[in-house]
Amino acid sequence: MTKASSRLLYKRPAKNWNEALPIGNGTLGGMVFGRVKEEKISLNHDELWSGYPKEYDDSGRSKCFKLAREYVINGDFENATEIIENDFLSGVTQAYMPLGDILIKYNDIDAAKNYRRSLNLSTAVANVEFEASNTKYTREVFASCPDKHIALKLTADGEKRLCLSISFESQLHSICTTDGNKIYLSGECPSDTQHNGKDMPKVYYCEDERRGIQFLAGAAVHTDGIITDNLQSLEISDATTVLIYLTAETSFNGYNKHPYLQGKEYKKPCIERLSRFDAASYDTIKGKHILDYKNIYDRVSFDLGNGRFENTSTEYRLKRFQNKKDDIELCVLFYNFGRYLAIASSRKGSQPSNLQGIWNNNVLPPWNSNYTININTEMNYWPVLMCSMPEIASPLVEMVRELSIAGEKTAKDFYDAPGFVCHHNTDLWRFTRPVGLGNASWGFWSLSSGWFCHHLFEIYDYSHDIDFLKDTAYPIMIKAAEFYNHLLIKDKDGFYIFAPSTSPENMFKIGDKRFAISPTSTMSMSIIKELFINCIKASKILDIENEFLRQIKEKLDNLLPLRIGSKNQLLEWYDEVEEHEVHHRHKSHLYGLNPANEIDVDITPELAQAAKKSLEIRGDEGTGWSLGWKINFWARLRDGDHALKLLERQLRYTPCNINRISIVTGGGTYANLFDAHPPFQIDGNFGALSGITQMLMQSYENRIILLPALPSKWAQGSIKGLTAKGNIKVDISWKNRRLVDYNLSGNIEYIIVIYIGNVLEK
Ligand code: FUC
Repeated sequence: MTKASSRLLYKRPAKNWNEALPIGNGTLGGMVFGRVKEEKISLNHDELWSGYPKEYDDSGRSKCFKLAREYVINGDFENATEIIENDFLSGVTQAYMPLGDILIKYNDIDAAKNYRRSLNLSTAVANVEFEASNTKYTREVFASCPDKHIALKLTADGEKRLCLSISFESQLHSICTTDGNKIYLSGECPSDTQHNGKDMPKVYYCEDERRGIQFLAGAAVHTDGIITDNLQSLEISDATTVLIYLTAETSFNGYNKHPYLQGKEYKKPCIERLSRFDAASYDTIKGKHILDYKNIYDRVSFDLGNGRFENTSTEYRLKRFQNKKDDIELCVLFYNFGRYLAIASSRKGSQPSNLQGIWNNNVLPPWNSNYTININTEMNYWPVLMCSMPEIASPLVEMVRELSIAGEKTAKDFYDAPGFVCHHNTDLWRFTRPVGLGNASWGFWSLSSGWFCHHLFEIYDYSHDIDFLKDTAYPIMIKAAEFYNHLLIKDKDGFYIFAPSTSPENMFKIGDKRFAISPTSTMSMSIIKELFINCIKASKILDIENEFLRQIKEKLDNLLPLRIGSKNQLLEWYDEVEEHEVHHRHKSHLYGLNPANEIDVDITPELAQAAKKSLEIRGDEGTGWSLGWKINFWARLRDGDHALKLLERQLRYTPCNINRISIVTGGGTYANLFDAHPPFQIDGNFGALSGITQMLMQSYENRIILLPALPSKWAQGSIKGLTAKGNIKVDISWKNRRLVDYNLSGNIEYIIVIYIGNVLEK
């Protein structure tokens, strides 16, 4: 692997947060600015959210649902919408909070030269180096998962010695204290983030039992210089080396426990952990960190290039790429950065990665930096299995397990149904209610519980881990299926439909009116169909037979099928209606093409053709994640050049000052390679990672497809260490756009078909 594909490199410091370089261990995150005179690392801890668990009285809401269903079946969309928007939707999620910044002020540095700032994706270590006053200054930063610390090493070599001060700053209610060589930031999260859908959201602090999550962050300093305790900061002088170990703990004690009244002990573990290391520990911590990281990262290697741009800054490469697309290694760098971000933002025991992974510097972040689960959170986890990082999915599995408990009451209260349900977004408190800011097009969508089960079954499908299927996936899948099974009704033609339904965030027109609520939607039906099929498959594997399974089998045979419209496109709603936004960023009706595989080029070619038509009608524009999704679609349609076109579009340089919510600007990539919705949203990084992987390899039950969508520009290359379903490791290399070698290892007996591109091999 060349440095051009495994290192982010810059020749100037970050001017703002969107140019800083992310580090993370799943729980602790940092954005390294690399500023010369005052280094700043913006910090996050994945358990810092506003709010606390709440009880809601939602009795009576299911009557509204039933009434709305009646209206919609009788074609009265207006009354259906009114009742859903006014009496059914309710509540909002809480927001993910920034921890604060650690500031390291260098007291006597002149203008710097030979400046470099980099993030090495092979080791997950960030570096800053420059020269000033005949002295070479270096900084090294990484976030260790095994030791739960962010570690920094600062050095000066030359005429000058290090003379600096270390302090914390935070936007949260907090105080800063010192104790010898340690500095602490102790604070709390707001009690509430309130939105009313009209005014700017606000955060509130309460002093009583509504107090929010408490936290303590601390940094311990070890140096060969002198440390002076300045009460609010630590002053270091006359040093050649300064080591800083930084960690944080919170009172968060689980989604259903009050973080203040029933909070977990957090101060002691933080203080104890800080005392664990001394100056001599640095190399050991670093060594352990690199080993731990490489153990996951090194499983895959992707090569397309020759290292031509090895010493060129990433920002320059990105800008250059707008006109000259010959730097194909930038695609590999973006790919590897996606894998890096997955490892840095989601590890066993951490929270799943949210809209911004774990990196957020706003008390009022866009969309609360929550878990938006009508595409975004799911997309974060699309690549992890195929890229051989199954352990990265474990926080998602844990969240789904918790939602399956929290969502029981919501199923009962809102739908009078068994099982569990969650809607279009959630948070640390596993909020499952339909969000109530007035608009049914996104708030009224109860399919995320079904979509999450896709991930659970995929984990089995990739690993063939029967214990996981039996103990974790299957019980949750059945519980999700119980909800939908209970609510399916027969339409006028005798098909079962899930009514009423929306197609996330899009709307249709009838006359001059816009509606979101339809008798059903294609996505609802595809998710339910896939869930029922997977429940039945799982029950066969586990040798289970019962009345419930018989019921869903009967329903499965009579579910409303996918339908093709007058433009040969796949229909999005129950009726062929005019779309309000033809180029809408969501493409929910193509769920069956990706991530599911109800629509398959080999098996259902006419549906694949209709999906292609729908995609063409939607066009090639979109927000960051929307482009990411399209790469996956075109890969599944086996059109590599079109997939690459979307990837190139996603690599459109987005200036860092464009970080307001924009649906109009179109997606792109910031200088630090973070996906720009805009604003920054990490899902686009992961969507592209999954899309690129699927351009090179796809697997379905007993089929493996090698190089299904190889673009003409990627004439030669190799990808090694991918995982296909059934826990099969896949290595592929090609030249002149032709496969020259491949290797499948693992349990390969059950594969019956291998395709190479579109050619059947065996
Ligand atoms: C969905 C999308 C938006 C954005 C938000 C976080 O609502 O439609 O584009 O990504 O999630």
